[in-house]
Amino acid sequence: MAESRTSTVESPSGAEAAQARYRLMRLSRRFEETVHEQFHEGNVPGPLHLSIGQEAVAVGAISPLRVSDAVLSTHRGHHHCLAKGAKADRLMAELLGREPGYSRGRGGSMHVAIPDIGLLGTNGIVGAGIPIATGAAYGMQAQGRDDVTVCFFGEGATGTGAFGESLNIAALWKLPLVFICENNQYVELTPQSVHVAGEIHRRGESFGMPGVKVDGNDIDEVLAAVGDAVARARAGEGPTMIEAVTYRWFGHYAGDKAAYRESDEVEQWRAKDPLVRSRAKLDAAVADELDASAEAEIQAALEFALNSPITGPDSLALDHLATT
Ligand SMILES: Cc1ncc(C[n+]2csc(CCOP(=O)(O)OP(=O)(O)O)c2C)c(N)n1
Repeated sequence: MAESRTSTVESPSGAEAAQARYRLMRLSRRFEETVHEQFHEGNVPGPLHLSIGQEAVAVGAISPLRVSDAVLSTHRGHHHCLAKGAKADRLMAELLGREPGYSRGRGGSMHVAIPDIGLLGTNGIVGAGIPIATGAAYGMQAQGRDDVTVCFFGEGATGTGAFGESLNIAALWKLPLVFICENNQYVELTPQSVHVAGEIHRRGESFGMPGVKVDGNDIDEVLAAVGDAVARARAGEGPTMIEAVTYRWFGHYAGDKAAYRESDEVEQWRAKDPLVRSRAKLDAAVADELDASAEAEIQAALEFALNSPITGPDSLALDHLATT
């Protein structure tokens, strides 16, 4: 398989790579802010789950990966798609129900799969990506590849049966797999404190794999932990369970006013903005340029999507028939 890295992040170390990671976080933030506006304009024909505030987890975790490594995502997956190398314009087109979208505008944000770049799917079923990731990692191992699979899920998914089953198999067979729980504190409308027993990262330890808890709003901490886990997986030493503690700034879905949260809680987390923390480590003029370049890419993506044909019924039947 190809040894090249994901197209958006060239290298896990060095000043240029740090800048690329920051730009990707800014691009992800602006992507979702823009799609959110389009949702309220009535231009997004489907549900929308935003992960604004969680950018450091996706970008930090995917930075150590190659194109040939696999990523399994969730219903909250735009950042994962962009970090793995999805083009902002085609992703925007998908969410806006346009023909050039990755699934011709028919899947929306919960059905994005781009196998050429190792994105094996966002997923609307809570926890469903976990056994798929386990199968993908088994496939890599069986083929003798040194590629790894990274599987994202929310803390709600840790309550599913497939979570425990997958951790067990992954540990037994020493699969090249990194489990990443994005603990954003809420399971739909329910605080995790009344939904999740014990400490999530320690559940890995009970299966004999390392369990690591990181500040999910600190990209360098995420990068270091996932980098170690990926190296361990590539070396045939098996899976790692990582819990990245973070927060989603908006409601569970676009339109959810999140009245179940106290406003000072939201403010406390906004003060830990992963973008502000990353930006502070860069030269301000360089960061300004990166912000402007991300903004230009998003505006071009929006223009592309809005100027593309809306997906129509004409090709619906034939698209789903196999031809010989
Ligand atoms: C199997 C299944 N049960 C219930 C739902 C409805 N549902 C959608 S998202 C969600 C909560 C997910 O919480 P979590 O896994 O913590 O992810 P987060 O939304 O916090 O990112 C639920 C219960 C679903 N999509 N799939």
